[in-house]
Amino acid sequence: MTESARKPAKPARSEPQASEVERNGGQLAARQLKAAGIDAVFGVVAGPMIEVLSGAVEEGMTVVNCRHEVSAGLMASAWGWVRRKAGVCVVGSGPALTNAVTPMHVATESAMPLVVLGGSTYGPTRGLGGFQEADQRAFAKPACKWTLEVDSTERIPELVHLACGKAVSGRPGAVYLDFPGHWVGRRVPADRVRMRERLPEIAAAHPAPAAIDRVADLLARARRPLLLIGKGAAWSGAGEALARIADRGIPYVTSPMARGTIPDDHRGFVNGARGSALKQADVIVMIGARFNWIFGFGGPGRFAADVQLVQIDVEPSEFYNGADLALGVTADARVAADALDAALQGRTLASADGRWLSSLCEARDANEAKLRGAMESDATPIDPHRLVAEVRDAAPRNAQLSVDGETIMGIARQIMPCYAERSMFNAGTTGCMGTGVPYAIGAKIARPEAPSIAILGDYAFGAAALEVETATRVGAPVVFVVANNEGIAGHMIQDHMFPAGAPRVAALLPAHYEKLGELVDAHVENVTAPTEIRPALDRALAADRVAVVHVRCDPKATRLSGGVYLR
Ligand SMILES: Cc1ncc(C[n+]2csc(CCOP(=O)(O)OP(=O)(O)O)c2C)c(N)n1
Ligand SMILES: [Mg+2]
Repeated sequence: MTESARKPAKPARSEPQASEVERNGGQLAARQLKAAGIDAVFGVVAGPMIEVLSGAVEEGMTVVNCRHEVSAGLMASAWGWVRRKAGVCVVGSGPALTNAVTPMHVATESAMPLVVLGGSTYGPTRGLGGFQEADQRAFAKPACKWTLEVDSTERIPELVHLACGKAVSGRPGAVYLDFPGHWVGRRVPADRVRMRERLPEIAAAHPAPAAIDRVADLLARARRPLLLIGKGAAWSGAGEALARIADRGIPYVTSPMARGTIPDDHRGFVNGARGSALKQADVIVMIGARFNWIFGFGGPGRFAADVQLVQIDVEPSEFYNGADLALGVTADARVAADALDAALQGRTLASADGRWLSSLCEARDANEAKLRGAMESDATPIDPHRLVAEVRDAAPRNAQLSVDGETIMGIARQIMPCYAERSMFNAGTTGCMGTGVPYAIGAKIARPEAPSIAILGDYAFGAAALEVETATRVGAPVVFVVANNEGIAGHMIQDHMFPAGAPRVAALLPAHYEKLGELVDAHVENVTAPTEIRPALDRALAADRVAVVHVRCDPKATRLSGGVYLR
């Protein structure tokens, strides 16, 4: 007899009427996030926001409880960047929120979409030294595009809707919504609440046709044209249109996180000859990037004196910068790239003889050749160039890559190619060390079908190493490759900038980082010889669970020849 057959039949109960259903503020926030198409939230379990995380579980979302708010915010922004939606991070009050300021700052500067929902002190205790009381909006404000305080339980869906929209619109960045505790736990009848089920359909900002004609004219007449491609192009999905422009023989340089917007094996990709390309170009069209420190502020020194600079950006205030622009064009990068491609049709390029592109390709290949010895080195301890070359050969084409550290990040940028849009993560505009582990996990959760490989210095791994537990718990099988050169830039800072015989400061102990994988029965590898690298990587990539590949590297090895970027 079945269980149901044994029980007396219950009288049929009608579904509760909407007016009888009550929801707390946390459930309302979660329901609204779900309505916005968000299926994962990141955070640290803490009052008064536990109801939000619990509500997210009820809604069937993936809830990623991290080991620190910095990691949670960075993971959420990586998730949002990959998915082109708001990455959501839920944190508690006081220090939990101050811990989240760094990811908000990093997201805003790096133009990655992040919504932080932060709980705050219960109203009746405010001003009296309430638990974890702090002026949270004041902490958040300089790091954010927009902040607001929830002013009733009923309006939570509306304000969450606004927050998610503001994070992704225009130039993406961080927003902060403050949740006083008394609004979160309060239950209200569902029919008194307006959910925002519909997302507006938004037509992207189109460039003025006359402006695109001028850009096409400039590019067509240029003897040495160059495109500079940034994260804005990756965000808007401009890759295919930009590839069609580059197919005409126009070379391009990308910012570090825009790698892969056009697959790196395109002939026009000349990051490997970046210095020459910037210095010699006579017309430069920047698209979705900024003339900040990454591009030499657009000022004299890095560029030819008579270069004509065009900048295309969704945010016109970006046109006031260190560069003397010939033209600023306000537009979505994808729409602008499409329009530029169309405007170039039928125009003959003065650079069509291919001499300019060939000269940059030669410079790039010569730079690449300079690294070959280090990439093929059989030395022990392992040369980090050899390590990264082995990762390059082992990684599948759709791999998502996250690199962090000093020496190892520079080397990985030179050697590691990227073939997919929004798949290359690194310290970004703020140069924020500590992003490597959380970005790799956020990317894996956002795009589970693509492998996620993190190449990290020993210090950078240590900054968030306990997130291996998080990754294992939530089923995000990232491969962490730890290049252990015993310190911050190995021993180089210790040896050259501290007094002889000083105790280890920048240099660290020769720790066994693979043991951090053993904590959660991850797949672990401990590599000491160059020939062991590839088999260890292959096993880790095939393991289908979190893997920590610990590689002993030469503490004295440095990055060779500054600004060299390989294909
Ligand atoms: C938030 C932040 N703190 C500190 C730094 C300075 N910093 C840059 S890289 C780095 C660590 C480098 O060491 P490691 O990760 O071992 O990589 P390696 O250079 O040895 O390859 C530090 C502390 C930074 N850029 N950002
Ligand atoms: Mg190191």
